[in-house]
Amino acid sequence: MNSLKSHEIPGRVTIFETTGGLPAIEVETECSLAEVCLHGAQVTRFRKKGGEPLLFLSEASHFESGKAIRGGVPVVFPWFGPRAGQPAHGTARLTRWDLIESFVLPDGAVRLTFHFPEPGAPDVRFVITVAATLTMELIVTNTLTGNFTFENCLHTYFQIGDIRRVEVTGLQGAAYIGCFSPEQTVQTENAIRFTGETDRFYQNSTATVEIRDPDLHRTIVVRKSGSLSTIVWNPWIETARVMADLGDDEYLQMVCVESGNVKQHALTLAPGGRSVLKVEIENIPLGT
Ligand code: TA6
Repeated sequence: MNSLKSHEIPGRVTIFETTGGLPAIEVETECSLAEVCLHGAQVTRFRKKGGEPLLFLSEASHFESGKAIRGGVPVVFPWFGPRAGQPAHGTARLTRWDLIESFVLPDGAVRLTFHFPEPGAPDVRFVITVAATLTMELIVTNTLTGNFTFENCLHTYFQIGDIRRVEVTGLQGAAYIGCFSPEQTVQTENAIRFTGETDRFYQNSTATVEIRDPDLHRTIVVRKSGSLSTIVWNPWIETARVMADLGDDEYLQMVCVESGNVKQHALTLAPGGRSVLKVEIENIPLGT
């Protein structure tokens, strides 16, 4: 905790412990508030002052080492999804990252930089900039002697009023495969509307995605770069019921719109190569 405390900035960056005793960082700017756990370098909360949270965080989430936090922005690296004998969605979200830098930018934004301390891994940094928007950059530099192949994803959980009424736009014309229909489909509709469990992997997808929410009277905007995969997920009733770390009805208030490079878009970096996955999220009033 002591060296962590050296990163505190009065009124801007404060170290605290979550329920469950995980070290975490509270960030305050003129216009926004955020919280980040060192466990997974996971942003768990972000909102504009006076506004609703942008990120969904389950009331039933674990906050303990060895278990993933259900909500916020899990960093998925170096693989996405299940892998035999290994944790689902990689080791990054189960590892305590090092906070290596905190500072206030000239415009008042607060920037935190984390380092992934896994032995034998390349150099992996996660840079979080808290302002009126939340910007996250996962930067991988191949410091190894051979090629390094990996998947990455910012598995962002968004807070919504009611999944049965939101619309997700920006993916019209994009091809996807679904967990439940593995053949490739092209989305013809302008918007995704949810009527059941949804788990879609969009390919070659670089577009900005919007989540239109009539109940919270806002549109969440997800802009990204360095990413060819967009994943849209809601577990719906039956899957939510069997998930120990998600309340039975919480699926109504969450949707994941995830940005990364997975499956056929897995990345290979030659020695010295670098990749930057960047995601910026914000909310604007509905209809603007
Ligand atoms: O991104 C969608 C997904 O891969 C789903 O298939 C679902 O399993 C979800 O992530 C959550 O995975 P987790 O390992 O956090 O339970």
